[in-house]
This record gives sequence, C-alpha cells and structure tokens, in this order.
Amino acid sequence: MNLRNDWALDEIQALYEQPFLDLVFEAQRVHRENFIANAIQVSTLLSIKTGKCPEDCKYCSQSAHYDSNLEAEKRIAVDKVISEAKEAIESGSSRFCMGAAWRNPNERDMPYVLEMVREVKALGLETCMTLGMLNQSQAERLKDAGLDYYNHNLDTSREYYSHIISTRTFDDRLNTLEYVRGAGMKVCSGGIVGLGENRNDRIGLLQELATLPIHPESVPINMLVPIEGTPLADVEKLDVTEWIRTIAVARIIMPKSYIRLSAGRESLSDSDQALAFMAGANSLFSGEKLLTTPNAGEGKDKQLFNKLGLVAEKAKPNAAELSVDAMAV
Ligand code: SAM
Ligand code: DTB
Ligand code: SF4
Repeated sequence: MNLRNDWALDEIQALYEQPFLDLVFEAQRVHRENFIANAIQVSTLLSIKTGKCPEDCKYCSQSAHYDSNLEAEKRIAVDKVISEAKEAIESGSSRFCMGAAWRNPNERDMPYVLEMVREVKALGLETCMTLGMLNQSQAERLKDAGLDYYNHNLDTSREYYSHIISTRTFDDRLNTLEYVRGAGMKVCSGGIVGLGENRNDRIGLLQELATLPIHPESVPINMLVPIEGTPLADVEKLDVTEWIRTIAVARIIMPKSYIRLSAGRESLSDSDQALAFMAGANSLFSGEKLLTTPNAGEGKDKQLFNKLGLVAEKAKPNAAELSVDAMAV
C-alpha cells in the first residue's frame, strides 16, 4: 500500500463519519495488511522530572500555572532510571519512554539525559524521550547517544490549539518534529481527545499528523485524564466511540504507524479496549503509572492479553527492530 501524505479534510471526515462498524472493520483490514495480527508493542513510561512546568497546557497535572496538588520531584538519579528500565524489561516492555516536565531541556540538563539514553539503550531497550521543545543540535546529540524515538504531540487541531496552550505555538511543535526528523530519529506524535474539542478538531488533528512529510512511526491517542485543579477538570466526558473512531481513522490514514492506546486506558473496560485493538491500536503503556496518573497495572494487562490472545512484541537486543517470537505479557 502506498503511504499518502496528501489527505484532505473531507476525505478524513468521510472516513470518520461512516457507520461505526464499517469504520472499525476497514481499520482492522488495513491493520492486518500492515502488521502481524494480535501483536501489541508495549512501552513503559517513567517521569524523570515531575511538576513545576512553566507551560500552561490546560489538561496537565504538571503545569505550574494550576494547583493540582501534585508533589513535584527534581531530576531523578540515572541509577534509579536504570533500575526502573530493568524492571520494565522484566515486565515485557520493549520500549522505555522517559518524560520530563520541561518547556525544553536546558544545556545543563543535556549531559544528564544523554548519559541516561546511553545506559538504557545498552540494556537492549528501544529508547524514547519526551522533554518538551528541542533545537536541532539537541536533537542530533540525543540521536548520537542512541535515542530511537522522540515524543512530542500536536495535541489537537491547529484551530483548537490556542484554547488549550498559550505558552508555545502549534508551529513551535512542528519545528521540534522537524528537528527530530532532521536528526534521523523516529517520531512519536499524536494528541488528546476529550479536551472539549469538537469532531472537526479531531479530524483536523488527524490531518496534521497524516500530512507531515513522513508519518510519525508512533501515534499516541490519549483520552483526557481529568485532573482536579486544572481548567479541564470538569470538561464533559467524551463518548468512548469517538476515541475509537479517532484510533480507527489514524490506522487507515497512517497504515504503517504504531497507533498507541495511550492515557485514559485505565478507565476503559476490557471490551472497550478490545474494540480499540480491533480499530487498529497496536501499542500501549504498561505499568501502574503513566507520568503522574494511574494506569492499568501489569497484572490487569496480563489478564487482558491472555483473555484476548494478544502477544507483546519483543525488542531484539541492541536493535530497534521488533519481533513477536516473544512471550505473552
Ligand atoms: N513536557 C513534555 C511535553 O509536553 O512535550 C512531555 C510530557 S507531556 C505530559 C506528554 C503528553 O502527554 C502531552 O502532550 C499530552 O498529549 C499528554 N497528556 C498530558 N497530560 C494528560 C492528561 N491529563 N490526559 C491525557 N493526556 C495527557
Ligand atoms: C503521550 O502521548 N502520552 C504519555 C506519553 N506520551 C509521554 C503521557 C500521558 C500522560 C498522562 C497524564 C499523566 O500521567 O500525567
Ligand atoms: Fe509541561 Fe508537558 Fe505538562 Fe505541558 S504537557 S504542562 S509541557 S509537562
């Protein structure tokens, strides 16, 4: 199948608005053409610096602009990160994603993050970081240290974006993605649904992602986890079928990308999650915690994988390639 980067809004809208079962069916068909059925890529997340973030993202527990009652934490020691990464391997993860509540990494933080990348990579895990905005030189140094993926989300449509974040622009985000690509890293970029946006904003987000010069290899679709104290604490909950539609359309228009069932999974029933996998989601975060909020824990996921006959993809030592000659989680 040829990858397309010229998706028009009306085409995406037509996909999005077709009968739900037709959409999910088509997404599963595309999924099976491009991926091994029943295989899920599993990542573990770790917050390496928590809270007191200068940015004002209205959904976020870590923004210093709101009082979310979060206990802030300074940079954690690299040793601690390594022991968490070893546990992630034990629990069946193939990728380890390290996140910091920064607007961007300061130059004085670079030796710290570079050492961390080198050491996590040496364990045979795929490495991912999400540290806010980067410049070209930072992106290149991260790549040289062995960083496989950089996560930086567009979050929502260009039109709705300014309702959610005022401290950095949509174009700032696109610039960071360009530097990450320019450095030769893989891109992890997606968004959040349930921010009070409308359907057209979800469609607009999907178009922005699918018309990047190269599709992100990994596309996290988060559902808002409402955080008390933030401006979005009481936003009306989005129907889960809208989340599933967003996942299904992402699968169809970015057929070779991993689509990640991301934040918000904890609130989903097993059957809703099965529907999300049917819609083409083939990646998730495991572990008791995301960055600051609870996640479906390892035990629950083991049960879910067994119940649905899913297997976790396994990272080949020291390679970014994945295989499924692996274990069940
Ligand atoms: N500070 C970095 C940044 O924003 O680029 C990285 C960490 S940030 C927490 C990564 C992403 O997590 C955000 O872009 C957003 O899509 C998602 N996220 C954060 N808080 C969330 C929440 N309460 N519910 C759902 N997704 C959330
Ligand atoms: C992404 O899109 N979702 C993850 C990851 N990238 C870094 C983060 C989700 C955070 C959810 C809220 C929290 O735990 O603070
Ligand atoms: Fe900071 Fe990232 Fe949270 Fe925005 S999403 S407030 S940049 S930690």
